[in-house]
Amino acid sequence: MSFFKVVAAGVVAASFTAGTASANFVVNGSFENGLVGWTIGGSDSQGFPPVAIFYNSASGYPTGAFGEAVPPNNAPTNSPDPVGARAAYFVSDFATNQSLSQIVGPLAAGTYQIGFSAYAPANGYANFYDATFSGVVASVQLASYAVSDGPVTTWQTFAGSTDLAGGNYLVEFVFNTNGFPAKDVVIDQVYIIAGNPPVGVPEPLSLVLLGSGLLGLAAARRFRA
Ligand SMILES: [Ca+2]
Ligand SMILES: [Ca+2]
Repeated sequence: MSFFKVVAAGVVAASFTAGTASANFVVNGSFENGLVGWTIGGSDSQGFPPVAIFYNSASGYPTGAFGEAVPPNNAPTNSPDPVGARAAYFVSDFATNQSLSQIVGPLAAGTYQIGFSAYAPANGYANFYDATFSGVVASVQLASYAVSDGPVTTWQTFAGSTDLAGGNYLVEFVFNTNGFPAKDVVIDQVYIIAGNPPVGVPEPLSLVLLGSGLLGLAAARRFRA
């Protein structure tokens, strides 16, 4: 069975505009207040729970990525929050469904824009053992992949548009590893904002390339299998 899985549903054309004033329904979605508003779940036999690290820091865990300076998210995003100085870091080599989650709501019925950004640091990416990672925003799965199938030291956007019936919705990121040393994941700018996607704004090239690249990877995996 392949760990690799890309769920295209929900990951639709997202148009990114600057300066939107919509409020983010995700509490502390840019991790500027550490992990306030987030719940750590799962288990970790190594003692490295997810933490909020600082960008461009040479610090070790838990305030930096073991000395590697991680650059601020520079991928296109509809998040109304500034990228700020911090991001969340999954690093344990023995993580079983290690997670960061929160329940958002109650949200009114309507259309929402959702998304987050993710990054694989170089020092973790070079590690022998893989990691799997998934991201659910407003109960929509936007990402599910093996870190080795994604890029290294490049911020990726996972975004979409969803029609919600109204109520409470899950935001959850899940990280699994099983070997020393294993790959790591950094995330930032998680958001749920009300409203339709902007009309008439072309889809950015980067997202088109990202989408086609992921589909290509999935096709390649199926072919090999
Ligand atoms: Ca941030
Ligand atoms: Ca690791």
